[in-house]
Amino acid sequence: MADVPNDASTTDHDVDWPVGRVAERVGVPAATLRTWDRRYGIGPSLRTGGGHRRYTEEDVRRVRVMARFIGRGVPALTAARIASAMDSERLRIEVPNASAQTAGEDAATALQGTSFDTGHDSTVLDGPIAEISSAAIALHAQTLTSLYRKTLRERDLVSAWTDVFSPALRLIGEQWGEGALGVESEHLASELLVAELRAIIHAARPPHPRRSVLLAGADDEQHYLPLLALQAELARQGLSAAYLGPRLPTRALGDLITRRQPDAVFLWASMERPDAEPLWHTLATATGPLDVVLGGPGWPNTLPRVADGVKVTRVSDLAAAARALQHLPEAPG
Ligand code: B12
Repeated sequence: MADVPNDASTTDHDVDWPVGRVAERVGVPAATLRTWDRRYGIGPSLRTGGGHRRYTEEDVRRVRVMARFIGRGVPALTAARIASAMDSERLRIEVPNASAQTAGEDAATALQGTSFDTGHDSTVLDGPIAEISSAAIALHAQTLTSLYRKTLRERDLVSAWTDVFSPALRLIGEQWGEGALGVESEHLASELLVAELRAIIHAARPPHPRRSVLLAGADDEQHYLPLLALQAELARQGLSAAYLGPRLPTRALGDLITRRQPDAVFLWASMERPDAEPLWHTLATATGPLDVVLGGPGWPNTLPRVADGVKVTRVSDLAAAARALQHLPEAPG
């Protein structure tokens, strides 16, 4: 092996690093690096004739990605799967200069910045949330389905969605945003969850509607899992609601309100709504009584003036959405 040069002069091809030097560069003990190699295959691609580990710059980048995700609270196995799934190009994007930061800095940056905030019961981070994301990364459809079913057996639907599925989806979204997971993993995880939610809706077969409730995605909004979660929870509570799917054109919604006069409409938006939101005009000219319930991070915080008899409410979770559509008072506290 060549003499170990200054980090600054390193290119990707001229040096292979012994484990001790990688430990110094990355800020992870050599013993831990050996464990990552043995247990997760995150290690050197080369060995000397005497069997000593030699890390290439790409190996060092992969180790840094692993350290970074662990620093964010992602379990080691998941972190290893994320790091293993990255090709050379992705690793260069993630870690442009393999010697620029220590792992400790990576972890600190991660913790200050976009942490994997599950929003709810953080004690489950090591459990089903991480397992769902790992199964999605590994494209293990059967494991995903078993995890979804197990969660639904162990928790009621609101808790399954709020404390497990929703944080798992957000983690998957974060990993997709960082390039740690491909869109195919996101599709697989969401499609299989759609199937489970539809099965619940089908099995519940709620009786004839007591109220006329419509559920739809806003104009141009492709995300619809929360609509199905809501339809399933309403069905479980005995209320049937008409699911109109994602991307309902506002003009069609306006026509429906005029012709059908529903009691309530729930509209989901994950994506930020445009400043000139066409829905506001529709609601300013609609004839009530009508409850409009808005859910999802895409809606603005300030709601517009609407016609008399039209009540617009913004809700922030599944339970609140179900209550608002059932016309039930807010839960105390
Ligand atoms: C699955 C998924 C998809 C699937 C959707 C499939 C389906 N059947 O719905 C597909 C592949 C189609 C998709 C497409 C796209 N997606 Co997408 N997707 C997701 C993912 C992983 C989950 C979506 C979801 O169901 N979220 C619902 C819950 C889990 O998340 P949440 O809204 O943050 O939850 C908060 C609240 O809303 C509330 N809450 C949770 N559940 C419920 C339920 C109810 C009833 C209520 C009231 C509240 C509530 O609690 C949370 C805490 O505040 C998210 C990640 C994420 N963070 O959501 C990305 C995400 C929403 N997608 C994103 C993007 C960018 C896209 C695309 C533009 C990608 C592209 N380039 O084509 C397109 C969208 C095009 C469009 N015009 O709509 C971004 C949006 C960023 C933004 N806001 O600008 C996200 C956040 C990923 C990311 N990290 O960047 N996506």
